[in-house]
Amino acid sequence: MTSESHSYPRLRPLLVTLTGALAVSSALGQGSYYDTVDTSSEATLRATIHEVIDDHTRFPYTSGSTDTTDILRIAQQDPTDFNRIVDVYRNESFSKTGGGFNREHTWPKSYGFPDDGPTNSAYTDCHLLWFSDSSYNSSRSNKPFGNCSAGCSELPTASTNGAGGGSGVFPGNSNWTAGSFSSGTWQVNPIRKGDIARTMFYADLRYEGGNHGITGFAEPDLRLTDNLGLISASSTGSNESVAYMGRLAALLEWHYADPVDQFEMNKNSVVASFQGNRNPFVDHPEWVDCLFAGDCGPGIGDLYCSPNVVNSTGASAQIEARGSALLVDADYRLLASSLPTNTLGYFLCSEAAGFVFQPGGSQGNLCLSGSIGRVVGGQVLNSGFVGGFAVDVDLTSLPQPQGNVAVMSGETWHFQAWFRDAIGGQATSNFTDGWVTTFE
Ligand SMILES: [Ca+2]
Ligand SMILES: [Ca+2]
Repeated sequence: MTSESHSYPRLRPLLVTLTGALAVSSALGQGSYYDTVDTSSEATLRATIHEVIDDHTRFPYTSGSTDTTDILRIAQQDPTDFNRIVDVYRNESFSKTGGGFNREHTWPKSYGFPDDGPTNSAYTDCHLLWFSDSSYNSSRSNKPFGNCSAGCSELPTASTNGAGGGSGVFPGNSNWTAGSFSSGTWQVNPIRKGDIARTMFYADLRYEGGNHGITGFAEPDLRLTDNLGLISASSTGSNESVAYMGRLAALLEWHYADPVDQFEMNKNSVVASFQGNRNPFVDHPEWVDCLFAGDCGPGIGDLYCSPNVVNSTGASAQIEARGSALLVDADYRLLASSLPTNTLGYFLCSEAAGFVFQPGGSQGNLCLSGSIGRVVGGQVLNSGFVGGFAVDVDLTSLPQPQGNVAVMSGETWHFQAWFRDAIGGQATSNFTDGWVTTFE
């Protein structure tokens, strides 16, 4: 018997409605892109990810035909106005055809690849390029990323599409900076600090030295570090075979503090549609643990998606897993908390992450795509007087639309809890954040 027998009537039409749209977004997204990635060790993970994202198609920096500006105009489009873009540091919405913003080399080109030209794919790589307010771009200069303090200079964000704004309090929603050149510090605003961290992680994995597999042109090996001496020594005015940027410890912190959001996912997919390669850390943020934090064990997983939509309690519902990601342990438990009391809900699962804004009129957002199974653990749950519920998950029998399946070693699964809510007497529904676990 599949989970069909436990289907909860309100969500059922919702997911049927979504099926078409999800299939399309999945086809345009990752598909089988990462099938050859081998997570069994740090070395295999690094080598296999590099092979997947290597040798992208270079677009010219500036040209009468499609160039990096054309691509970024789509990649950073304002979600509320297709004639505008939202920039990375100031969070300002600019007319696409007006002034005030330009292209920021988030990995400063002076550290390893200073010259534009057909032989230099890092210079025009649109995963590394972000539109920025021009004056903020100048202020950033080529300072390494890092954490600042209240004594630093503030570069506030604009309030755009419900995020950013305010000033005068550290860190607030602002960017902060001190010093100059390779001894300086540039702290990215909280809205985009994770985006920038994952951009730097991409740079480290995409550029491993050697030659472009199709054009044959030499490429740098870009590496992240906390060693400011190595970073400073990379700024030579010439192409370098090995070049450094950082600060790695701050980038790691920012990665965890600012999970992947829809704007970032959209930029990744748009750039991929031109260049033919994706940022693996936007699609698989959990790979950062092994490659940059030295944690290659089968961790229980990570939060992702962070829709952060408050419910009638005034808080956002939380999800986490406990137990073990080792299948042999048969010990995996999902917990949801900060729910309204005495309400019904259940856990959903899918191998594919996604993002659907307020599906079917829900107050919250769905963080899954592809084949979504309902009622993980086989039970519709009740949050009771504590406002939370949990379920022991049988990993040999996860619900899927075509019937229950057993989790196989190496598979990554995404989980989220859906729950009923009522706000102002109106029935609605909502979701927790997403949780992702890779099982071994
Ligand atoms: Ca972000
Ligand atoms: Ca590298």
